[in-house]
Amino acid sequence: MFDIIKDQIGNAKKIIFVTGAGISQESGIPTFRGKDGLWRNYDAMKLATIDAFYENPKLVWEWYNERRRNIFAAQPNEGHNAIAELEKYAKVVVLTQNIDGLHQKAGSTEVLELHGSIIKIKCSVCNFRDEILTEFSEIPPLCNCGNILRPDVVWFGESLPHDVWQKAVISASEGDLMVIVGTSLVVSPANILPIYAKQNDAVLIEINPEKTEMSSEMDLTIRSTSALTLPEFISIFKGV
Ligand code: BV8
Ligand code: ZN
Repeated sequence: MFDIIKDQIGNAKKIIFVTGAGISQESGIPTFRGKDGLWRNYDAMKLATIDAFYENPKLVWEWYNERRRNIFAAQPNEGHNAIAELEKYAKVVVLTQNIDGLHQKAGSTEVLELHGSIIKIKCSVCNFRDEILTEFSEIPPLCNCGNILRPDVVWFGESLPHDVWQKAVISASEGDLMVIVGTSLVVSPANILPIYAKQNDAVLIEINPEKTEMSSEMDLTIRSTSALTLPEFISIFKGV
């Protein structure tokens, strides 16, 4: 699979992963594409907005409650595990659009959550924030200040956390190898991270069963799944 650029890969010291919903698909978590992208016929991209939240907080919370249930029951797959194991052989940073925490659950230690985390909860008004893994008895759940709590995720139209985005751009600009796994690269600004890597003459690899917005920019594209491909990818570093 990787023969044509095996040497470039083998010498990489700092490896940056950009991941999306596709890497969690083999853990049973739906992506945002096609039929997966619909919940009760609501378009996920429409539900993940501050307008939808204020218009119908109960509906948005029913959606996030169901996703929390699925995500808390899900286990990292061979794709997540391989990225975590790679830390034994190289410096690894994961820039993920996923809010499921599965990279950290697999043991990855440097994960930047560009779009937040479904485990984290914050108040829509005061500065209450916490990690809550339990099911909410009443929805929408209320804060002690009386206002509605919301998942600490980035909704469309909202800016990414400034510190996280800054660190992500620096990491993307310093890597000598970037592996783009399971993302359609449709959503901005996450979809410009490969451009920073390219400007740093990094080698770009795409792992995705389908073409993406930037397939033509890649040094290598693997049209297969992350759980099937990433274990073989890290075997290059294990020298087996
Ligand atoms: C912002 C958290 C500044 C919540 C998410 C018009 C044109 C261009 C841009 C815009 C526009 N209008 C608005 C924008 C900006 C907008 C945007 O990019 N919209 C898109 C839809 C066009 N971006 C924003 O709003 C961002 N903020 O720009 O702030 C600003 C502020 C004010 C006003 C203007 C600008 C905020 C974006 C973050 C939104 N939050 N998630 C939640 O999850 O509930 S985005 C969410 O959807 C995910 O986090 C992820 O980012 C995205 C889905 O993308 P992917 O992860 O790539 O998943 P997808 O399903 O698309 O693809 C899966 C891929 O995996 C496929 O390619 C498939 O082939 C592959 N695959 C499947 N199975 C496997 C696999 N690969 C490997 N193995 C497998 N087994
Ligand atoms: Zn509050």
